[in-house]
Amino acid sequence: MDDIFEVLSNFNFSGSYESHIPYGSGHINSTFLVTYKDNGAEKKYIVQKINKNVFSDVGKLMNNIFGVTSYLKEKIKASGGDENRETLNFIKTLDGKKYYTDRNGGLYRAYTFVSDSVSYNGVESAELFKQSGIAFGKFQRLLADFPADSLYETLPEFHNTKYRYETEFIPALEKNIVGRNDSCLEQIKFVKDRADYCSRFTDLVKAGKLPLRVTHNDTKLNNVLFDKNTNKAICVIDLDTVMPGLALYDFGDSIRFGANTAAEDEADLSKVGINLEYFRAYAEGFLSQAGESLNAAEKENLAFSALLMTFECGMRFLTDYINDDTYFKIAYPRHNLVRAKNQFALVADMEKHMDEMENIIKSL
Ligand code: ADP
Ligand code: GN1
Ligand code: MG
Repeated sequence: MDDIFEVLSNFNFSGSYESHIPYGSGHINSTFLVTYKDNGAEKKYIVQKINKNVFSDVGKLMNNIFGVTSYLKEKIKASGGDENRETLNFIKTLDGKKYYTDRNGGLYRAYTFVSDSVSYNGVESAELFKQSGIAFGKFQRLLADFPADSLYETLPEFHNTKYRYETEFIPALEKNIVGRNDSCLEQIKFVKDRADYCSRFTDLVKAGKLPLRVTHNDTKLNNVLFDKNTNKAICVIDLDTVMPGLALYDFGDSIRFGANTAAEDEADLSKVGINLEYFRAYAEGFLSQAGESLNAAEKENLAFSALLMTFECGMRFLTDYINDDTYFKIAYPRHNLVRAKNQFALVADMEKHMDEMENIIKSL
């Protein structure tokens, strides 16, 4: 068991400890909200245990995030924004390091809690979702001139759907390490029937039609913080996967999560579908910030990117289920299979509505 007090006492927090509680609902890291009191004033921090199973070189990962946030701070200041709220602010360890290694080898980082902020696990209104589109579109725009070659690739092939299929999904089926294939034959078939989707973007990249940009790559709604009073998007967080990628990954992954009429792990598939009003709202927000820089091939593939990112995520959940749940955190035994079924139901609904999705993009 990690000793959280050992961890906390090694960060440069102000004041004295009051409390800590598990926080948020990310699938990868373990997050705590920590409160200190400094001369009567409450100071809130986020402390995170970084998932070493997922991220193999945390030193390089943290250098990426410091590089990106320092760059963003300058941009935000230059445009008259509040750099203490509009990007992540890290707290270093007492000995000046970017993360702390505890006596069990656990790796922890800390940042200030963005004041008066909330995150959402589901879209509550089209306007809220549009706000997240603005935030991710702006993130991409602000990083347009960031030196991409200074970034370490934290998770190589992260959104390479072809790689996910050939090098992860198919071998998992062949190994079938805990004998789960028989319990998901329909889902396996669903993926195999759509194998040709997987190389759509990799082919366009090879042909020089889709440019690499600095992208976020994990554009879930709960990776944006909103002002709790105005519900305006303030800050993009969860920067572990900021890497060279496609604008389409960021657009598609947001739709996957936020324009689903149900939660990502809703087991009642009759509730799952694409909400076209939300799709439009997000597209409006995202394109208002990043639209001008997109080329023709990017624009033509926006609607399809939503389908592909949903398909890819479903395939990753299914692969993890078959591999005995070693990657995503789960809350109950078949959680990853439920998530996969949900994502495939959304893919099937998007297939039915692809013409409408295309028309919405054209109308914008
Ligand atoms: P994970 O990689 O596990 O998804 P995140 O970095 O997204 O971890 O953090 C998990 C949750 O913690 C977020 O969804 C958000 O609710 C909250 N959170 C993270 N950082 C901050 C912060 N600086 N200020 C306020 N809330 C935060
Ligand atoms: C993970 O860390 P979190 O919960 O924001 C995952 C994403 C998936 C998402 C599915 C580093 O995101 O790729 O799309 O779960 N992040 C990583 O909900 O694998
Ligand atoms: Mg997250």
